[in-house]
Amino acid sequence: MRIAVKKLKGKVNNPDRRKFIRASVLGSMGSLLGMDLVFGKYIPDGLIPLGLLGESNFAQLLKKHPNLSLLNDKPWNIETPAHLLDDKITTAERMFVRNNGNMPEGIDEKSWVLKVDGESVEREIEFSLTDLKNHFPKKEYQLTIECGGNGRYEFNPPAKGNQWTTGAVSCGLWAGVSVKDLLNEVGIKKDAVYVGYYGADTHLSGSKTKEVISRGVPISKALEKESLLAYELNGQPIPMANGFPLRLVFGGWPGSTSGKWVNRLSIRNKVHDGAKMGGQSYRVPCEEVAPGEMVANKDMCIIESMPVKSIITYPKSGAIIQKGQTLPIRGHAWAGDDLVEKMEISIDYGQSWLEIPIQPPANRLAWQHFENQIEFPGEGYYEVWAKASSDKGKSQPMVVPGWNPKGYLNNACHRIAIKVKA
Ligand SMILES: Nc1nc2c(c(=O)[nH]1)N[C@H]1C(S)=C(S)[C@@H](COP(=O)(O)O)O[C@H]1N2
Ligand SMILES: [Mo]
Repeated sequence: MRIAVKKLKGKVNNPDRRKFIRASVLGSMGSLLGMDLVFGKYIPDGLIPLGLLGESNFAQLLKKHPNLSLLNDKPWNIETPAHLLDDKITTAERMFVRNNGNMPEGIDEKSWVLKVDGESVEREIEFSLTDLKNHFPKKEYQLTIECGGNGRYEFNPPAKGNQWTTGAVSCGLWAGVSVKDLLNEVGIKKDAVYVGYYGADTHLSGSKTKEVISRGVPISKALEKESLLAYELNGQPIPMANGFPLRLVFGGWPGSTSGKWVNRLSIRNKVHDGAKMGGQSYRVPCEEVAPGEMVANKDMCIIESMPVKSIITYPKSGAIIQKGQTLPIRGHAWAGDDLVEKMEISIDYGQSWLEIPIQPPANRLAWQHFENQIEFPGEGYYEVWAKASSDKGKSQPMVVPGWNPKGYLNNACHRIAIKVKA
């Protein structure tokens, strides 16, 4: 199980190796462009083809659906419009991307190493990907990942950061090693409190030593059977932008706990103190505050289970239908660690609500599907509002809930516009 980490030998200015690097760079540029790089051998060293530059190319570069919305390209932050989340299982190309730093480059699956260490580990062990795949049973779950900042755009006063609307959420079918099985293998001491992750992405500043993000979860969450160290999404290797070749997935918790490009886990005897665990990051005021209020770090608490929420994925907002036509409506609902128990829709701005069926999840921590028909009383403009409630008796608010400095946890009802024409 313990494997040696080999350093790449050979000097870069060795002409054969240079030729090799050049050929592989050209090859990967060609595959990013999705076509042959004709005359590629004449491209000067270091020159990036224009076709690979610019904002509109995230789709090619990251193999994402071209109609996702680009919020930021340094680092990549790309969300999925509601109507593109209609699949019950989110496809790789429709899965949102939330990066805090630069994506790792030149990943070699064969030499990838996961190190498990920390104050509270019994045996420090390094695993190769093959070790992980061969030594542990493969577990598969469909899991909801929602960024803590999803819905940030609605807070007032505005919160800095990516202005996510509704699309920083996904529910893919993840497969890999159960974190629990891994922890059993290394052994955890009685004083273990937290599992922290480290990833291979690099700091935007270019610093080689600064951590980008290093978060984690309490041991109790890590030991749940659905907590995965995944190497597959929907039966395929994980897309580069979503954490290839190895990532954590903690369904129902803020996306930031689901570390990508994971190469080290630390079993800690205290709450993990990696980058973005403290201060104002991924934390909200422990007690509610007035909008715009400054909150001292000591009064901020770490976000754990995400709140109950839903999204209408069909039709697209703005849809026009004929008078007398019934409108099919579809979407998903989720409630962090809890179950969605009730789904309601309103076409009169919340004056009255119609309860509609909500399907059970594919497994715990997967979102739940709803679909129904709506009839409208006559011509005109309408809004369809959707409201989910959890088995803990919590419901989505109609207006933006508790303001907080970084704009997390907006679970207000999703609304779409519908026009009924004669
Ligand atoms: N190493 C690493 N892991 C990371 C991040 C990151 O920037 N670096 N972003 C986190 C955040 S904030 C979120 S919401 C999720 C997003 O996962 P996705 O990009 O696969 O949708 O990844 C998390 N894991
Ligand atoms: Mo996030």
